[in-house]
Amino acid sequence: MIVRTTAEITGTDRDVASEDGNWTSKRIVLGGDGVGFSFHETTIKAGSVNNFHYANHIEAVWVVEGEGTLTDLTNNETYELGPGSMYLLNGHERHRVEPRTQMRMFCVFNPPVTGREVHDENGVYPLVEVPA
Ligand code: 9YT
Repeated sequence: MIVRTTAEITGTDRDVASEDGNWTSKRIVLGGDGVGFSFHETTIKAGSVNNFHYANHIEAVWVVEGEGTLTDLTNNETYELGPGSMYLLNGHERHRVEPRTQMRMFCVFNPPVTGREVHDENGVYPLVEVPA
């Protein structure tokens, strides 16, 4: 069994910030934990515009705080997000998240993020294999 707390993650290499300063993410469970998914708590700044594309991963996102808009960039459909909203990127959709107030969400990735990924110029995470 693994037990972790926010206090143990904050300020470590499991607590990452985006280059543009728009979001931070605490990687609670990573690929190295060997369970087939990763689990993150992401906080995104009010007023920011964030284009994401997880070409190699399925992601589920559960919003617990804040209000904003999600746009599916494959068809320009928009969705309102708030506490209790979930979106599942089961088709690797390019998407945009625009928080009106600071948003906090819990995210699950399959396959797991290892922690070494950086977004490339398209906002894509490469697929990084977890060493056996
Ligand atoms: C909202 C969202 O897509 N969060 C993804 C996780 C975050 N970008 C991270 O941990 O890298």
